[in-house]
Parts: sequence; structure tokens; C-alpha cells
Amino acid sequence: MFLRLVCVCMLSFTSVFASSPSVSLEKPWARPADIGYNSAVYMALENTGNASVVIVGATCETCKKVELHETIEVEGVSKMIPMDAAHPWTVAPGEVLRLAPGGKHVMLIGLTRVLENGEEVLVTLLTKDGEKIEVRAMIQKGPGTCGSCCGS
Ligand SMILES: [Cu+2]
Repeated sequence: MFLRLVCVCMLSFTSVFASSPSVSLEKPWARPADIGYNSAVYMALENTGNASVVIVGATCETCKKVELHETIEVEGVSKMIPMDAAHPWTVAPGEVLRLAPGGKHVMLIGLTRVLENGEEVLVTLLTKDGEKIEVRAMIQKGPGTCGSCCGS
């Protein structure tokens, strides 16, 4: 009986912490852009927990739609392709997922406010387990471009 009670306790503990996975974010930033345009968010996300973090999507309060993209080169032309749902971004314990210009990024589509240099934008990454990772990205100009649809 005693053992059983302990088990129930531990289970409820786990579910409390399951709402935010153990990750550490390094320098999240987003490109400045006007209303109606698109922006891209970059960061390094380290999995500091002991279970894989699987990112399946994202939301943003200041745009119409968010997509997870990867810039790849096809016959010398760089193209952005949306993440394949069958191959979500998986970060094993101790690994780092790098979102950077010319590679993976979180695409903010159809901005509903201006992303002004020096301000912040809140983006939420969603995991396969229904967890949320809140990302406060600094709006700043950066290297490279995010492809044809960004304009910056
Ligand atoms: Cu993109």
C-alpha cells in the first residue's frame, strides 16, 4: 500500500514537469520585418534533460501562421522546404539543435505587427508530447537571408 502511494506521487510529479521540457536556449533572435511580411527565428536549443525533445510545430501571437523550415540548395538555388511531419526535429539528450541562416529556421508568416529592431517577439515551440517551449527572440539584423520570402 505504501509503495503504491509513492508511485502515484511520482507520476503526478512527472506530469507537472512535463509541461516544459528541459532545454536551454542560446541567443534566440528574429529578423526585423513589416506588417504583412515574413520573418525567421534562429537559436541554438540544447536538450539538458534525459529524454529526447521532438519539435513538431510552433505558434506565434504576432503572425498568421508559423512553419518550421529548412533552407537547402537545389542545383545551386537555395530553397526553403517545410519540415516533413514524418521527420520532426528531434534533439537527443545532450544534443544541440541549431537554427541558423542558410539552414533550419522558424518561419513567421504574415506578421500582424512590425518586428522592430531591439524589441522581442514571443514564439512557442510545440513538442510531440504536447509540451511548450517559450522562446523570447530578440529582433535584430543578422547575417545571410532567410530566402526569397523574407525580404531581409
Ligand atoms: Cu523559411
